[in-house]
Amino acid sequence: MFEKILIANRGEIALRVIRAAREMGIKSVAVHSTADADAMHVRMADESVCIGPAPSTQSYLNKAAIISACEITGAQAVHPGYGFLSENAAFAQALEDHGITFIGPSAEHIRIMGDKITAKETAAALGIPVVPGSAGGVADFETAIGTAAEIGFPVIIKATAGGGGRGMKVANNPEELEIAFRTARSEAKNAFGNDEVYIEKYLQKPRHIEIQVFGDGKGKAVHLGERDCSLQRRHQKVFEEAPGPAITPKMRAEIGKICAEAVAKINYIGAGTIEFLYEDGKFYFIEMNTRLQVEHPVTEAIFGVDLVREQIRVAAGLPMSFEQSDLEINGHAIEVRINAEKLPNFAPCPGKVRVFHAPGGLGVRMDSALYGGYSIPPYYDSLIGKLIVHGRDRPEALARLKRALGELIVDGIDTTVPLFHALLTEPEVQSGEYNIHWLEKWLARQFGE
Ligand code: MV4
Repeated sequence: MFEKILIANRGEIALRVIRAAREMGIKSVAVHSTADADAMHVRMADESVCIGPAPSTQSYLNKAAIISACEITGAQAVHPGYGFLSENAAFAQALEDHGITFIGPSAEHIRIMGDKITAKETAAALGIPVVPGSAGGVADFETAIGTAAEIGFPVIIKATAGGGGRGMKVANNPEELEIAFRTARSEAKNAFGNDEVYIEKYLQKPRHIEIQVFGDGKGKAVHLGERDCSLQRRHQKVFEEAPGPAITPKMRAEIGKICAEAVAKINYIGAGTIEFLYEDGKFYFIEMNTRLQVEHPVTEAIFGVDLVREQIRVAAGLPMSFEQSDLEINGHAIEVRINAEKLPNFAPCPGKVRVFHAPGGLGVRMDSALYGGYSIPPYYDSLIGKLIVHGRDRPEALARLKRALGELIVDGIDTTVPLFHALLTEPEVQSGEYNIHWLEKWLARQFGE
């Protein structure tokens, strides 16, 4: 096992990894920018290294500085958290070239899944159901029209290099397709430096369902069910739950088996998430994330596993500490993302937190790097905490979420907490009857446009 690992991240996820490492008897190294000298992850780690100025391009994204920090401290492995360098194949490769273990999948698997067309082709070849659409990139409008004629309107045009919803265009007829195809390509060229696009059948009212998978890198893999992350605003998740309210045990077992077998077949190592759109009882692959996700705690809650501990174990060459038959769902979990944002526009509002009080009690987990007196710097993501609740069933989890939100105090800045108080009063949230468009429509109704 590693004696010391470095965490190439900040905020709550850095604490999450430091905690797992400490429980395993592994020393932790924090890295930080000059803006984060007084951040909680620096205080909580066993040692820390300043790797550059505030902008993340010069610090948390600075591969050479992070590798130097490993060499200075003798860290044998790097956990990338999520965001930053977590899905950067060149970083995973550079670490390997320096004899440092990347706690995550191989550079090759990161690269395959980072290209949306290659990812979809790979998924299809592995038996994962995909959205009907073009076989690969679509070079000209004639091909686009041909594909649309085969699969039928409406269609959606997506950028191969896109992700997070950027560079997508919907077309309901050939006239719209001509405009959508041209604008999608030029926008993709501008945004990603790559104008390749592909076409899919547009699913009108799907849910976002993602399957958690985990591999040992030696041909063994399991699934840990699904998360329903349909409640999103501008492709940012705000509320996630497991199990999915619309997913039956039979469907879970079927899609889970397909996903676990697929990642086993490619000797995938570590945590991964296979994202689907789910409509009318069918799953359609859209992307695979080759990292630990923000919302992993809801899966940890219902399965009673520590996913970060497992990531570190398999990276060190040890077996996973469970197999499929050990994995049973216990109850229901919900996560809400607490952001330093001001409603109704979700404008980021960094600043000084005067008082911070985390909720507690049975079935409550608060992952946050806040403390009273801390100044949230303006340079990074606005996520300041995740509140995760676990109950014996969905109604209990919802009641516990309401209770815990009532205990939470974040004084001095605006947060998304009022949004969750309001959402909890909505019948569709209470019943779980929502899709990927519900939240945006609700926000438009609440706040106008
Ligand atoms: C789609 C879709 C409908 N049909 N693909 C948005 C982000 C990217 N990961 C995939 N996205 C979508 N792909 C087809 N064929 C609708 C979306 C979509 C969406 C997906 C998940 C969660 C929220 C969303 C909000 C708008 C659109």
